[in-house]
Amino acid sequence: MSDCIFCKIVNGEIPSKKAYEDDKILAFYDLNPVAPVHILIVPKIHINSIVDLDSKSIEYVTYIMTKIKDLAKELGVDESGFRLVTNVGDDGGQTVEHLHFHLVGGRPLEWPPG
Ligand code: IU
Repeated sequence: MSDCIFCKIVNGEIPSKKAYEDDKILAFYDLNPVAPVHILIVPKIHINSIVDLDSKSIEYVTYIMTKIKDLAKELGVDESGFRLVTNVGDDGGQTVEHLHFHLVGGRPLEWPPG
């Protein structure tokens, strides 16, 4: 989508600090980290949020899930633990309408979230 900021990050129009990239997904460091480790993992196609998946685009989510273990290891939080979050809509705190998963860790995280 032409006015989507994460599409612009995916296509390199807006620079990002990359944590991982392949032909399907990009993982980059969040500009406003809430913990010592905070990356965003996004599909390279535009999907608004987790509730907009269909039988084809869900393959991107499945694929992202297969990468989480290695990403966590790479970031040094595989043994300490971490949280994987996707926000949906206003009450969910979604501010960017391009499906993304926050991988957050590097400190003890509270529950429930605020
Ligand atoms: P949210 O779940 O939609 O609220 O998460 C959006 C995240 O994207 C948020 O943590 C921002 O700090 C982050 N972000 C970014 O890393 N780079 C950007 O250019 C923009 C938002 I806009």
